[in-house]
Amino acid sequence: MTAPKFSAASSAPHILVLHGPNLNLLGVREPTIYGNDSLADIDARLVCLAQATGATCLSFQSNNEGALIDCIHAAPQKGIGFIVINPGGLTHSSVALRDALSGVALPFIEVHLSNIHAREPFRHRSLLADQAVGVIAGLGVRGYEFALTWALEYLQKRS
Ligand code: CA2
Repeated sequence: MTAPKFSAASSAPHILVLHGPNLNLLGVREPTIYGNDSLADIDARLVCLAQATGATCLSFQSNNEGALIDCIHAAPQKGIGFIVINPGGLTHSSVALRDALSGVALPFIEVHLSNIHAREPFRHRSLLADQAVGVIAGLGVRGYEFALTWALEYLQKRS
């Protein structure tokens, strides 16, 4: 997936959806944990949901921590008002991702397909969660949709 390209010219709310490492494997492996939907399926649904309210939803997946951080750094200048992020395994380890999100000071919701609290102990801790507006875990793909819906309402109230 290439880095998202968008214009800040439009006044429509822009939401960035970030998918962390290995989430490109969705729908291909481990369907019992992560479901049958591919990342493209998820992104397509989110684009439709955003478009229905006149908003724009851009998605970016990377297996590279630095690429995710660069994308976060670029977000404010590109008119992004909110981030929905599934940081994947970086959730549990990345001070750098936490610092990037704090650095741009954009509101974000952390989403996990699986219930990280019902899994191995090392997945119970998130280095991002206390900085998030909210955290959704264990609701599968619907978790992204709930997060996006909340973000759209949040941005509409502030417009
Ligand atoms: O439940 C989630 O959404 C996670 O963020 C997924 C991460 C995991 O490290 C987190 O603890 C919880 C793993 C993403 C890997 O996704 C795969 C999908 C299909 C096959 C293999 C991996």
